[in-house]
Amino acid sequence: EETKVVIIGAGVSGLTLATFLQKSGVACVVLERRDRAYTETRQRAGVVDARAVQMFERWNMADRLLSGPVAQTIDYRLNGHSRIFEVAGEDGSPGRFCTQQMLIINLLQELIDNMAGDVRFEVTDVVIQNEEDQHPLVSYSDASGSHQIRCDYIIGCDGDRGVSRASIPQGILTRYSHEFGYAWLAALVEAPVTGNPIMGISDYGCVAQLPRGPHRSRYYLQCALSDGHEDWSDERLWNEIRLRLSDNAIENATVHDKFFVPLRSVVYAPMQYRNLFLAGDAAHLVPPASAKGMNLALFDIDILSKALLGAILDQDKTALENYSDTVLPHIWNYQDFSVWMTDMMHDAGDPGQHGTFRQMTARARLDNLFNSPTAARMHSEYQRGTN
Ligand code: RFL
Repeated sequence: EETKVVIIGAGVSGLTLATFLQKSGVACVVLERRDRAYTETRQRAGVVDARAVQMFERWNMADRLLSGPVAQTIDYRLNGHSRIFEVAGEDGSPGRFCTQQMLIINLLQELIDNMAGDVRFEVTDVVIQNEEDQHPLVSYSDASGSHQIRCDYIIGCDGDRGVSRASIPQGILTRYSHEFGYAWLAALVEAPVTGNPIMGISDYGCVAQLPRGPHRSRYYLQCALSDGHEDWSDERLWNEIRLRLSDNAIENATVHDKFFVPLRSVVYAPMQYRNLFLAGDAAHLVPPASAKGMNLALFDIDILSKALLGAILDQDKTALENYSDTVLPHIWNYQDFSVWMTDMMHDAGDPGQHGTFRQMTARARLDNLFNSPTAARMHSEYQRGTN
């Protein structure tokens, strides 16, 4: 079997790329280890930033794939004292509220149901052969047996633990990483955000509440790296939320899931090797405080889709050869923003980690967003993803 592009992973990056290629008439096959129902129920990100909205608009797909505009406000709440930051938008559309789950459901509908795209679920044993001066070969198995697909390009969209990056020989990639030394407990609850999305900072640790639909929200609470489910009963969760937000009126609600995310930032460079190109979490991770993981995956795909179309439709490989060099400066810029957000939210609160001196400088950094139009403008650009 032959095709132009094999994409490994049907997450945000893989499905967005496949949809753009299919729309442009380029043959591609997506290989996904989970079943369709599973990929449609994974609940993670909630906001598509303005830059990513503009990409979907260029493809004439924003209204079909994304929900309505997102709140352009953030309640930075320090020990119960609210200050509302307004994200200033100078050019183009605002970000949109759209859970990752909803984006995946819409992409699958568009790609498979409307455009007859080729997505193969529940595949196992994906093996990549990516030799010099040869067409790459991807082998995999499914319920009907083992298969091989020859192609021009392989795109690794299979997340941090996938096979694509792991197939690159030792010594080619550099791994840059930073461990923050604490974790976030992520809890999806049956209670909406009633006012503005909250980034809460307190002497007891940080807490964020972000919208996840009309009836649900996601709380994030700073916790120890060693914490697990046994440390966080639902009762403790709600008590800590009330304490950290200084709001005793918050009532307990159903908790749908709870999991623990160690905070770390990672970049692998370069993001390509021969005819294999990495995108999204396969190439970089950011801590959730910045809400940029999904948006950086979409940024990679914006650049990579144009580069692939240039190579395949116009026989011009320049952009593809420069893919990694083109995207990495943007990735590093947003890594820096993610570190800024994460450090500011943690250091300004509980002084246990870095002490009272850093607590005061982090609070000064937060104040600056409200006192300096220049700082506010830069923060807005990061929130929108446009700088
Ligand atoms: P995905 O979406 O994880 O998709 C990878 C796909 O590859 C499949 N796969 C394989 N398929 C075949 N063979 C193999 N060997 C395979 N190995 C893996 C997987 O089953 C899956 O379908 O990666 P992608 O496309 O790079 O997208 C990245 C985003 O999903 C990720 O960055 C975000 O979810 C990060 N993230 C957030 N990003 C935001 O922009 N805003 C947020 O508010 C936000 N919140 C979050 C998040 C991530 C979280 N997790 C994962 C800890 C909240 C959480 C809790």
